[in-house]
Formats: sequence, C-alpha cells, structure tokens
Amino acid sequence: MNNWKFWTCLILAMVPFGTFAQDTLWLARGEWTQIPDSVQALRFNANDEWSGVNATLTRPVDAASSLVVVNLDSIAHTWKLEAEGELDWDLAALDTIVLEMPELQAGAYRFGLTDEIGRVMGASGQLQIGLEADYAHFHWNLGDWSVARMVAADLGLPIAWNEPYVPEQFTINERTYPAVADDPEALVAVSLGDTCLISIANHGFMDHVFHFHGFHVTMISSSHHPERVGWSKDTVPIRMGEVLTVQLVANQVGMYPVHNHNLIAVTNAGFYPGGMITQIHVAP
Ligand SMILES: [Cu+2]
Repeated sequence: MNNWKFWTCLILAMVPFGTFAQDTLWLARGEWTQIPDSVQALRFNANDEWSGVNATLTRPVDAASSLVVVNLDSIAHTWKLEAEGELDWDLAALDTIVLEMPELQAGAYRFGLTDEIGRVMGASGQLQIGLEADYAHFHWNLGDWSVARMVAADLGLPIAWNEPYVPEQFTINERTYPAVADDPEALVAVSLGDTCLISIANHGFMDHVFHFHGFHVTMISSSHHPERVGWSKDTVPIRMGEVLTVQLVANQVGMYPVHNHNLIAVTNAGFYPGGMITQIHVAP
C-alpha cells in the first residue's frame, strides 16, 4: 500500500461509523392512549424517552452504515430489516447491539420486531434510503390495533390468531385522525408546483387502501408490486407488510382529504370520522 492510501484508510477508520441523524433506536414499552382505551405498547423511540411513535431512519443511497439498538424492554426480541437478504438480529433483554446495515437502493424499507409480542405491540418503522435529496418527503406508517391482542401480548399470553380480528384503532404514524393532522410527517403541506414523495408502510394485520382526493399519485417503488412502478392512480392499495413510495405533484391549490377506503378504518373505536385520514394542503 502506498503512502496516501495508508493515510486515507487510517483517517477513514477514525471517522465514527453511522454519523447519520438517527443512528440509535431505543426499544421501550410504555402506555399508549387512544380514547377510550389505554394499553401498553412497544415502540422504537428516537431517544430514551417514551414517545409512543416509531422513529424513522434515513440513509443515503449505496452507503453501508451502522445502527445502535438499545433494548430497554425486560424480555428478548428479534429484529428484522425487510430488505434484500432478509436481515435478522437477536435483541437480548436490556441489551445494546450494533447492527451493520448494508448498502441499499433508493426506496423505503420496513424494519421491526418479528417475535409475537413485538409485532402485536407495534414496534416497527421505516428505513428511507435516498429519498430526501430532491423533494419534500412525508411518510405514513399504517397500523391497526386490537386492544385484546395488545393486552394479551403485554401479559405474555398467546395471541388467539384464529379468532376473528376486530381492531378498534387505525393509525397513521401511531396517531388517529384528527391528531394525524398535527403530525408534520403525515400532513402533506406543500406549495403550488411542488413535487413531494410519500412513503407508506403497512405494519398492521390487514390490507389497507388509500383514496387521494384532488390528485393522482405516481408509484415510485413498491416492495410487493414492483410491476406497478410508474402507475398513476388516485386509489392505492397497500398490502399487509408492503411498503411503497408515491410521488405527488401539487398542481392545484386547496385542502384535500386522503383516507382509507375501508369505512371501519376511518373510525376511532367505532366513531366516525377518525382513524386513517390525513390531508393535503397546497398553498398558493
Ligand atoms: Cu375518497
């Protein structure tokens, strides 16, 4: 090795791996209140304080990185990144591990717990690769929640998977409408002529379908339906476990709703309107 290569390697080796905005996730259990219910939930928090909302990871295209995961829960879990190669890790109780994240192509990916308790209690989020460069970017993590299942999971009891699934709450980024509209990541606020991206991940236990008023969106990426890339639609299905990215061109001013087309999913514990509703605001 010649001299400049030696020094370049030495300097690179001293740069800490993973100097990205969110390089640590804190897995914690805490109280999650969705009126009339209040249940224990699991989340990947953005810091060591309970937020009730799963943090989002962003990374550039084609750059390996590391991720620190701090398990503040008193039981072991299993963690998975749903990308090529299906990357799995074990998280021991109250342990901290460093995950080596591979280089990935542009798009959105799901990560989350894969053990039964972790899945039902809702610890899963999005990894966004190379989506922040050119456009404003929003994201919707979709969740459907059965209080009975969450209580059972919190107590360590088996989940009655064969019984009818009757979720009471339907969330975007762990919030129900109208609180969804207070989330700047979920409310699409742009100016006339802007182009923006929306990454949508279905972390729930049923399929969902979203109807956009006022706009057609163009499919940019899809984990389950890559053949749909390039389609322009005003109604977008998101299968269980699917993550996709759509592009929206704000070609008219105004306020427009976006909502789940399944009517039960636009209620909060049976009351309409609620659940999976957000809005697009286009300023002049
Ligand atoms: Cu509609």
